[in-house]
Amino acid sequence: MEVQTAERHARLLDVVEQWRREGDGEGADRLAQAAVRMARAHEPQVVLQVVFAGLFSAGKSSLLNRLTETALRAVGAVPTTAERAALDLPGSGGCVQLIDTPGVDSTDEMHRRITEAALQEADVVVLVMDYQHVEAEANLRLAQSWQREGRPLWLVINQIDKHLDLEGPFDAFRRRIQQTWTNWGIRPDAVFCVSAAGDHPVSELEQLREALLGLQDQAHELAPRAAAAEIREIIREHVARVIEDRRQTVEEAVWSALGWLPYDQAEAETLLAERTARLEEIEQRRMADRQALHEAQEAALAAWLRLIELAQISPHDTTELGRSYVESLRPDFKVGWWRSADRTAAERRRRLEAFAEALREKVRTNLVWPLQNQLREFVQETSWADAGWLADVDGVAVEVTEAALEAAVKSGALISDRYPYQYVKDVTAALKGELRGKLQTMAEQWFAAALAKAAEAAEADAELDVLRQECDALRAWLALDAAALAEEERWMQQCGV
Ligand SMILES: Nc1nc2c(ncn2[C@@H]2O[C@H](COP(=O)(O)OP(=O)(O)OP(=O)(O)O)[C@@H](O)[C@H]2O)c(=O)[nH]1
Ligand SMILES: [Mg+2]
Repeated sequence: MEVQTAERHARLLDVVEQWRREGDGEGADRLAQAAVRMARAHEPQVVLQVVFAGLFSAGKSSLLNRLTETALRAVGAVPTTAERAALDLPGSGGCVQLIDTPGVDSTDEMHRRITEAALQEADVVVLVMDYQHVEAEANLRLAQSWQREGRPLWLVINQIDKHLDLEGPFDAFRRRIQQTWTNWGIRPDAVFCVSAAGDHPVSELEQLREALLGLQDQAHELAPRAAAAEIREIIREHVARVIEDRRQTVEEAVWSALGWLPYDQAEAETLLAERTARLEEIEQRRMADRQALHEAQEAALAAWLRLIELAQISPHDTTELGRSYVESLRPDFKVGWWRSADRTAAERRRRLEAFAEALREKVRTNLVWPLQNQLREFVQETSWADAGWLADVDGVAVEVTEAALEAAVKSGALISDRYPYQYVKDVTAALKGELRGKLQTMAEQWFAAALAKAAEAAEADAELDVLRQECDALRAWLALDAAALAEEERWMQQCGV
């Protein structure tokens, strides 16, 4: 027991030092005082502090005069008591101190603070009320807020000599006030009806005295419990102070995002869930839009490729010119006898040029122009197309050159009868392939740009910005409470309470 107490005391003083280093001098001072009280609470001779508090003129000082059988405390109809005063309860051997305090509703702010400080150190809190104001909201609120963990709350109804018979039996009053307290969630540990002014048939002043004297037997239980409760309160206030700055910043962000502050954790969580759901909905829609755009692009490209595929650039007469050129390349092809070599070469040249010219014409009119027209029309009529793309369309073309036609000839195949037709097929396939390559390169650039632009537009959505800001602010706000709780938990463990 002794070792445990000494160890806890040392730990409390460690925390006091930490708080002081971290700049919370006020919290450190209060914790140091509480540490002293905690140590005293474990000593063999414990002095209990029973704090008498309430609205002014309730009769606190008059009651203490009766209990101490003195006239030490001044009494009066206007706010009279201005400071804390401790009186020994006769018969308690100095073990029970009765603390007189100023009225909490006094217009003097200092009075309220003195009482608040006394309450923090209380082992038992006695709320004194005058008979005529027992059911007043001010008293009900005091009872609610003084009902703190670790400190018994006694309710004393004073001035019962003011009860008039025409108000009905006193028992009926007692039952009614008990019901009111229940309705307000007030569960006193004891209730006494007294008259400090004089003796009264139903006064329970002697019972109150007995109960106060009886506290001595519970002193070793009450005092440590009250001290621990006080330390927990001090810790909560310390944490609230420390995170106050952070809370202000976070709450300002919530204010500017939402326009109000959530009432509690549960509301903030609901708000966050709603917004997260909406964000997901938007994300789904964006994915669907993106998919639709992608499909439209695939469809457009497929149509263009089909146009290339189906374009007729080697009709019968063109094919014949190709065949006739290839046949002229055969080794046995010869024109005339006189200066035959020259004339053969000239004939070959003529046939090549004729084929090239015809093919050029067909490629232009049946392939390149129709494709370019379709591309221009697409750019002009498609909502997601960029007018700047029109300039690219001219680049989607192929050249038919004599050199390429000559190079396409496979000399090893010349002897085959079927080769000339195959040659024309090869040449047209190569031209279409080249055009297809250019088209695909260009379309890839167009489509990527369109997707990027759509993504950018979706990102610029004002609702999205608002939702993200709200979510960030709410998350930060929720994290704050969790952080505060974790912080409180940490200090309480460190202080051993
Ligand atoms: N009739 C009647 N008057 C009382 C009783 N108790 C106190 N009084 C009167 O009520 C007035 C206020 O009493 P105090 O004891 O000064 O009250 P207090 O709660 O100490 O007031 P503050 O110190 O000002 O907060 C005085 O005039 C008392 O004489 C009582 O039981 N019956
Ligand atoms: Mg007084």
